[in-house]
Amino acid sequence: MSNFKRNFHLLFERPHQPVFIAKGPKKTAFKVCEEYLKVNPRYKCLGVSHCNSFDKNAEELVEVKRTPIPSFDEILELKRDENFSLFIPKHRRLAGKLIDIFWNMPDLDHLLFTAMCARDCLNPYLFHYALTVAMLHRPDTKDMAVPTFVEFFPDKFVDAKALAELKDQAILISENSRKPIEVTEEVSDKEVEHRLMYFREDMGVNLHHWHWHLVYPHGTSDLEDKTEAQVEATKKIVDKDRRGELFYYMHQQVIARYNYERLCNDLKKTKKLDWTKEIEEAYFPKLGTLKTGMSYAARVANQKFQDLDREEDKRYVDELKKWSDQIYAAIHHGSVIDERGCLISLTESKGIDILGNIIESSALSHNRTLYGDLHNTGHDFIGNIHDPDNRHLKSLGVMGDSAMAMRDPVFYRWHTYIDDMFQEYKATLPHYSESQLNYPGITVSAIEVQSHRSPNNTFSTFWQKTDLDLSKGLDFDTKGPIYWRFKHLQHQPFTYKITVNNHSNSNKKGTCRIFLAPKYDETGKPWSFRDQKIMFIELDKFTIDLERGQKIYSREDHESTVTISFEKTFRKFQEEESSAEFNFCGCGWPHHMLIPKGTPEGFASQLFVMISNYEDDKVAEELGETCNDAGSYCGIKNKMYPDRRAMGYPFDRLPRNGVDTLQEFLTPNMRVQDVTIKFSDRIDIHGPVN
Ligand code: CUO
Repeated sequence: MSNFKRNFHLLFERPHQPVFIAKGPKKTAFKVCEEYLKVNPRYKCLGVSHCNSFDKNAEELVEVKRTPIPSFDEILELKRDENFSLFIPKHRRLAGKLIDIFWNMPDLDHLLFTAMCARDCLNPYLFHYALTVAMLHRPDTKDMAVPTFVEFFPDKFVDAKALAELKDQAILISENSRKPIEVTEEVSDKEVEHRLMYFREDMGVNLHHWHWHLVYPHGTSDLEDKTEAQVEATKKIVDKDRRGELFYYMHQQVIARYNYERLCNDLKKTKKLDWTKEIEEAYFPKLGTLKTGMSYAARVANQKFQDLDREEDKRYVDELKKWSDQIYAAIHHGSVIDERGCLISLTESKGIDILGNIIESSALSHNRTLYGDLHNTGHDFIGNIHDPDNRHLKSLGVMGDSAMAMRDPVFYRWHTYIDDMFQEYKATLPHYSESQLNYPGITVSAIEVQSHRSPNNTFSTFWQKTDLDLSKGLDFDTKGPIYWRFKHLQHQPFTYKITVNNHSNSNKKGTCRIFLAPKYDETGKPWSFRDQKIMFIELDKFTIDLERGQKIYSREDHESTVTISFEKTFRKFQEEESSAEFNFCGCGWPHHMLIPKGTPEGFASQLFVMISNYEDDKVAEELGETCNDAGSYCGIKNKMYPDRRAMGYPFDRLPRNGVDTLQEFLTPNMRVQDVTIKFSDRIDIHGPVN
């Protein structure tokens, strides 16, 4: 790895310690200078030479080429010890300014020196976010790996007790005597929502969500304030192929997966949030804190949305109503009105993308004046619901931060409210006809799941414990790894065996789409198709060459195009890594959560396989080799979305007339197999992952 890359990486490490304290395996400190001290006055009294000899453990002093640096004055408005939330417009604006600064640096020397100077004076979360987004998108850094979040900010993922023990171990126990820290949290069964903690608080799930929002930022600062060149630059960062539609689809799948898990745990589907009423669910984050001493706010039961009157953030509940009325009016009218007053039609192919950007809202929204900032504002209301006028000076709850929002049960209720808008729109679209679903000449004649050490057509799940080294985020010179042992769901490896009959005259190409849904609804009755279609979770989607005649095709679970491997979710940044890959590969549903938990008796489910005509699915450009292992939920870096069909096809629309059940929906190129998901309450030890 070049020194440049390594130096960028070191700027992320131990975010609460200044750059002149040694970091990395080579004990590298950065040499500071007058420009650095000018923007970091708290170290001024040390002076340049003292700073540069301050850390006696430093074995290497890096001198970064000095370049002019811009003013950070405005960005300093967010203090170092405050929380940072992209759902707060002011924070979003500050992040936009900093991304612009990093984005506009003429070369890597300017970027590195500016980042080095900015790092210790700015809010560390804001700095991390802005530098990461800039590095992901600048042409000269987009091939550099950006480090995963959990290593540097474990306080967003690790509970307070474990974090306290990790800190103790760092200070008191020598490297050779350490054991993985394991804290068994006591959970009361008085609260039924605790049954879903393994899903909501799964670190891989939350890392996926954080990473998704990093590769699909909803915008830098507001476009109205910007010059034409700045607008262009913003669009480069935000305007990705079908990003509004992907916002809809990725979150729709999250809700479907959550509801699946709820049914496995004998709970009903999550209810759409009626934000005019009290929120029954409480949430207590119990996360630890690092240097800032700032903990994340809890929410007691039965809180209600109230106007926010916080210094940096004033919001009015009435606005939500106004915006949502306008959005529903647009859906029913089939068009939106842009800022100039022109109508833009919500066409069959583009409508969902337009709505996604409006509802989220991203900088690509056609009219933020009329349709507002609905989804982001909901996060903000909930994130500050404990102290709406800031009288207790208590900062955010987890809903204000995309790295943690999925921990809270209300996340799924809020997103069900958002998803209902998308479903309302989807209900206005023409239903797929049989010919839009069928692939003449192709019949799927059998499906089988062969799972390791399990009967046929059974997915097997169990607990696993894995050790993760968190030493880089602890802000101590820890000498060697400090492992946190955490528990998560896992499944036995499995293979799909799909028998396809190509009875046409030639070899064909198809797209194999694999989905899974609970067989029965929450009352134990078979689903109507209308209700079951939004319960299907995507397991895999891949291109398949179909030889003439009948053949059995095999596909392994780890090849899934919705997940990334366990190692990619958690692995630490490798010094030798070259990877363009890591950035987008960091986005992807965690593979250990591919299959829902199931039940000890076996949870009845339906596996759906469809082979559609590749000619109707393929996109106009080669997908290439750039990290495409989780394309379904994350897209592919700098490429078109890897499937021309609507996301979620064929379950994204109401069924054709006369179809009430899944069986009635099927055309010959589709098949359904009853399967069960059997959970075994045992724990395997996986060992260190990074
Ligand atoms: Cu991903 Cu609401 O968008 O959290």
